[in-house]
Amino acid sequence: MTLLKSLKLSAAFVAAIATSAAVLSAEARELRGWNIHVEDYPVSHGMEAFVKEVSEKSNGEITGKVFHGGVLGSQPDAIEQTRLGVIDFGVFSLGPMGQVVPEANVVSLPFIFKSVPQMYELMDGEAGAALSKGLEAKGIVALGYYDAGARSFYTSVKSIQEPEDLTGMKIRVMNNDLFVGMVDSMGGNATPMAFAEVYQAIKTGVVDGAENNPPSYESTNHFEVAKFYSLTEHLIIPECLCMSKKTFDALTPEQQDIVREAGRNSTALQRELWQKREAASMAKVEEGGVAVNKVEDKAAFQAAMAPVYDAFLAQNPDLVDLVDLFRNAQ
Ligand code: BDP
Repeated sequence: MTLLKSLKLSAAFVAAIATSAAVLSAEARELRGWNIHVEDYPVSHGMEAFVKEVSEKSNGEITGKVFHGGVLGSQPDAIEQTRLGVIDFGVFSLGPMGQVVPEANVVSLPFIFKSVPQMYELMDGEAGAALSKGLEAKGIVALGYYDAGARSFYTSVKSIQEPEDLTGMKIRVMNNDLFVGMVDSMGGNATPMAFAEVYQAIKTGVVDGAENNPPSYESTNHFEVAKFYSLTEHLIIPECLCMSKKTFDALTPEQQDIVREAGRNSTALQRELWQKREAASMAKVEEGGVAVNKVEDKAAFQAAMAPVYDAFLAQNPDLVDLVDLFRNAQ
């Protein structure tokens, strides 16, 4: 196809989307929701509750369907599609979101939060509002920040007790340059890869391991092929229940209020379900023969992250204040 032809086609495509968003308030339309997780997962239940509440409170004017299991595409693609309004809503990790929204990277800095309760507090306050503003500037409305616990390393080879244990290990990371720097600074070799490919990659030895929270480690069955789970808890990355700004702007003010309220309620529900699922997932992987180890010297991992912070702050001088807002919080 010639460049001119493809430009014309994509212009027509964008125009069609714009029209469909504009008529949203005039006639009922089923919103399409992207979700990477399996149906029985806290994120998935949170999204279903959101859709149900919005549909009930709008008297069926706004309905929605959640497509679970990543069938609408990979996370980076889905983020783009949501910005365009092709996908109406989704739950995105702020990890991959950082490639599009620079502010989101601040919560992908290793050890930026002191604990999950502190993450709730910050994300529900001024700091979270600053991130929401960054998202909105890129066409995404944040309706709430879900819990995704803390991420820790797992490998098929051995337990990780100190950063040096990662030396020479191939570790899968999410799609964001920050995570490549993180693993490299700990001595490992980072391999960015789509979530859906990790199980096979570990099984066939393409990578030695990955890192994730207990529910994802368990629900993907990664624990079957990587039996050493080391609780480094190096990343606490919240997830965003997000709506396309194109979709949101096409709603009436009353409908927008309903969507915002349902977003808050689904966030509260998801956080509650998350706590329970984390405990259940840990029990399941331990029953499945995983060797779980606490990491005594987390400070060593933290210290290894100094170059990651230095490089990030040097490359993003305009984000220094936001980083400080998070890292100086008590
Ligand atoms: C999970 C997140 C999901 C990510 C996945 C990953 O919920 O959004 O895609 O990790 O590692 O914890 O790719």
